[in-house]
Amino acid sequence: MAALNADKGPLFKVVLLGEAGVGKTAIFHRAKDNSFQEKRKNTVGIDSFSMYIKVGDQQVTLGVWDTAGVERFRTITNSYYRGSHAAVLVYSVDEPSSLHYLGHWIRDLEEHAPNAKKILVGNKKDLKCQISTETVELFNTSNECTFCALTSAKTGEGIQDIFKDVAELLVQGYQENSSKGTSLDLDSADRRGGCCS
Ligand SMILES: Nc1nc2c(ncn2[C@@H]2O[C@H](COP(=O)(O)OP(=O)(O)O)[C@@H](O)[C@H]2O)c(=O)[nH]1
Ligand SMILES: [Mg+2]
Repeated sequence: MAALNADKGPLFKVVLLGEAGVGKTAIFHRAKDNSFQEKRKNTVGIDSFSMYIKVGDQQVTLGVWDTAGVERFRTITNSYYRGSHAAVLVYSVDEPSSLHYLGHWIRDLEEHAPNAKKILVGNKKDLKCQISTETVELFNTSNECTFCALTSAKTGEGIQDIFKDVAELLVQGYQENSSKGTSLDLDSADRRGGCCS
């Protein structure tokens, strides 16, 4: 259930997941203050910020969380996943193993936040893509991702769109359930797809 957040509307938790080096922190900072640093100093811990997005007439807040480096030690804590409404699953288009290893993070996510929506994001699209569209589409459908997208945190391409689309998706589930007077069931939101290349 999304927490109500005064005039900022419902608050949804969105976590970034994926192997070290795929660009999660770069996506986080691009979304937060439109910045990009080639070499950013590693901070260890968990970092989060609030993003205010309007979907139609509905104001919403996305609480966006970054692992800030702990995934290197495979020590993402349960509290990171817990209560997530959506997970942005990041791989790097120039590194096929980064897509493969997302399976590990998805299993953890499904254990701790089984209702979280899964958004598959291929980052570093400014580099040469080394993964076929078929491979991405197969991964996307077999892991029941709601939609997929390509981004470059370096150029900024696609970053704002992901969060706007995530907000729309979550609001849709939220509004449908408020009108039914039931608790939040995000599974009823539309599936999107077909954007893997
Ligand atoms: N070319 C390119 N490099 C990127 C992009 N996003 C991140 N990087 C670089 O990839 C490296 C790892 O990024 P980082 O955000 O620390 O990854 P994280 O470990 O997943 O948080 C850094 O050197 C970034 O500058 C991108 O979209 N394109
Ligand atoms: Mg990081």
